[in-house]
Amino acid sequence: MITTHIDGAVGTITLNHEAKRNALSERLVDAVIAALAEFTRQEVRCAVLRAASGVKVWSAGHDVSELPEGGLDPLGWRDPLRHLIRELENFPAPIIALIEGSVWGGACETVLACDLIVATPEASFAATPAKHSVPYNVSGLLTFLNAAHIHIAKEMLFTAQPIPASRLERMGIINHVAAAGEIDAFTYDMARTIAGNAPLSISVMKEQLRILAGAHTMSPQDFERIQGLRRVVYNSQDYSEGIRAFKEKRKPRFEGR
Ligand code: LCV
Repeated sequence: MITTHIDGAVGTITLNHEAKRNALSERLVDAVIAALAEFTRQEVRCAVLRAASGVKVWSAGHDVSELPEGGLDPLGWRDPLRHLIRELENFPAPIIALIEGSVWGGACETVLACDLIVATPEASFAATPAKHSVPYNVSGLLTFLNAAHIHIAKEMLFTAQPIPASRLERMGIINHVAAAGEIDAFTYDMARTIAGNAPLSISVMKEQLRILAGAHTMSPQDFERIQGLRRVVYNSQDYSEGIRAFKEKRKPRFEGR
């Protein structure tokens, strides 16, 4: 599912399930989370999350075959994607996402939940809930909102179209764009710089920024209303049609009910 490597105080996790385009299955997510736990034990001071060099698809997003076909929240607290996002945010050292190829759906959020993003110019990012009629969850949408201006977050989420890395860099959503032949050297140079700084200070600043970024008030009534609205979507014919269409490798026909 993945390979890992530690060089000094820099750890690397490489997604390695090409057959399923690195879909974020429960098995792959559990492997990434176990690797992060090992990096913590080894006192890694900066981690790099990447796929194999030259890959066409960085990750195809949530493993659609593991999504409920209807009647259950597809992105509930215990969902592998939700678990992965929390582990990335709680990992005590910075994580740099090194992106080559296309990034889809929940993998977009995964990349945005990392602390820094370096991508090749050819890399692209497609947020796809609207492609599958999935009611994205509240904390997941906050990941997009913390990374991008609301108009860009809405363009990503409402069009579900791939957006090139170069455009996202111009908007400050991606830290750096680097050519394929240079991206490794650029990323690991930054990782070593971070690893050479004070780990306690960085770890506490990362945690403070996580708390500040998540500090939004929402009344219990608003939360319950949102959950009710999301339930209408994942109980809809459109949601079931979205999952079925993916499995049948055809374009979904959404009727708005
Ligand atoms: C399971 C897969 C997947 C996959 N799951 O290769 O953000 S939300 O709300 O939408 C959230 C719920 C979410 O993240 O949903 C998933 C969003 N992802 C997508 O919409 C991308 C779906 N995948 C694709 O469009 C294509 O696979 C891409 C363009 C990524 C790659 O195309 P390519 O022609 O290179 P295939 O489509 O032939 O896929 C190769 C194998 O990987 C499986 C796919 O079913 C196929 O398996 P089989 O060989 O068994 O047929 N696969 C791809 N994506 N998300 N499985």
